[in-house]
Amino acid sequence: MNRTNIEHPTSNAEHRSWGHAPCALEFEAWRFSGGWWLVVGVCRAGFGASLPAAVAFLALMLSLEANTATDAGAHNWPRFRGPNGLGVSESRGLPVEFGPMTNLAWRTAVPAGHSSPVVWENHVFLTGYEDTRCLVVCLDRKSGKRLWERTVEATRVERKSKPNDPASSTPAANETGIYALFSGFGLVSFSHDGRERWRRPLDPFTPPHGMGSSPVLAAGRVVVVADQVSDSYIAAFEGASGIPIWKTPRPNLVGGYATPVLHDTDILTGGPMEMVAYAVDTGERRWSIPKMGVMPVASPICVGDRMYVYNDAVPPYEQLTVQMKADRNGDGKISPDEFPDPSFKEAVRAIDRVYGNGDGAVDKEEWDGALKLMRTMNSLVAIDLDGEHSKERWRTTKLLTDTASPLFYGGLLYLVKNGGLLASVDAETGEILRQDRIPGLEGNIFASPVAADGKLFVLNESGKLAVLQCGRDWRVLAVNDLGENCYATPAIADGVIVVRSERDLWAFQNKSMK
Ligand SMILES: [Ca+2]
Ligand SMILES: [Ca+2]
Repeated sequence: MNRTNIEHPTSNAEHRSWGHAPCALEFEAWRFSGGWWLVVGVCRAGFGASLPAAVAFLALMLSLEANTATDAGAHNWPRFRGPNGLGVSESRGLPVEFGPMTNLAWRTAVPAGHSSPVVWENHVFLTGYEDTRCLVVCLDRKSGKRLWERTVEATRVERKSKPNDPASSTPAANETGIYALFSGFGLVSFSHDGRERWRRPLDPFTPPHGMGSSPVLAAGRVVVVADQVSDSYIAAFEGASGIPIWKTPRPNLVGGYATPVLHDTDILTGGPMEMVAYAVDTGERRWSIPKMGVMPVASPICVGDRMYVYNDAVPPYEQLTVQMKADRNGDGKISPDEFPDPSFKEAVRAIDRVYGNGDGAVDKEEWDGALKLMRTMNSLVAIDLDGEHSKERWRTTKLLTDTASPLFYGGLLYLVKNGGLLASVDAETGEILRQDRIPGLEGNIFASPVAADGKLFVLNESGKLAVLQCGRDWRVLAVNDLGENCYATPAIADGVIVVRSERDLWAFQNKSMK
């Protein structure tokens, strides 16, 4: 090839072109955050190019691109749950047993915050908070040394339900720098050497449990989903400047906490009651699939042209009235004013208006009738993605997860549930292959499972990290104990697994392979 350019234009997509190659083919390639490539070949016919040469050249290009993409997949973990939110790294040689004294590469004290660490090349980033200070911390990936810390003052205190906190949203990284969302402020971006590039204050967020969705990078934009009780939206900001590009209103209901994923030039995000695709370029609502979750907590995943989404359960009426004591005056209806969580007022009104008799309150018949109509109870749904022809392939209501997002790895789906329950699921049919308890992993699970090197990593709240051999008959290899509470999803890059506990960031590496 006689010309190779690597450019970093205004977008954070990396662009390469190979022109006037001997076979008279021209190639244009764009590498987007998340490590995927769009390669377009144009045949300049009539210049005597031989077909075998053209095919050989194309094969060479594709193999080069495949290698580059593989490297990106192993080196970086650029957003919540790594490349495009899959929770999967191409890293190899990961340790099975680790802890304070075992296979520890480094351990560094970090500020409070339940957001997850991300990795870009030599840097590990994470967000945190201290009083009203929102913090972005950059560590050296090899040594764990703290390279820099930057502060943005929160402009407000937002209401949060535990374990949500002022630094819950995971930042996103690319070759230009780091992009962080703080619910008490808005967006801020720093370069890799800690220079503030821009800041973009945003209006207060009002999801009932506090902002939990993480920003993602797509085609040079920072995309934010704010699903809340009023003024819900999805918006994109220019990655280079933070300038707003588009903002599309979304339906209001009871809020959402999931992080969107990319598919081609669409950004996909669930709820309320549908999965929606927006054009990354314009924010235009392109298509939707009905009968999805009301209040997404787990994030969807996209595997090729297949999407898997877990639709959370809305509690049945009895749980609201008995456990949450919502019907305070005992008249058999929940009125907006007696709902225990004030920000649910709008949701109660909406359910009565859309599914009820419009008297302003919701009774058992209306509530459970709405649930039945919405068909969202505990369902895992597979969707075949084909633009506006996208359609539901299967759904199963047998599975349960809580906060953790589903994982697709090695052709199988995995779901984890509080109490240490793990299920392997046939990705083609939704059939449960094996569902069992992971011994020693009792308690809540807030981190999402991640996988690499044929292994599955499941972390619970009390800091037990199970390592499992993947497969339909998965088996436990080890249950490690960090001895500190954990809420963040681990990051995996270059043979290292990075785990955030309440006080520390830990990096584990197979010492015998060094
Ligand atoms: Ca009542
Ligand atoms: Ca009513």
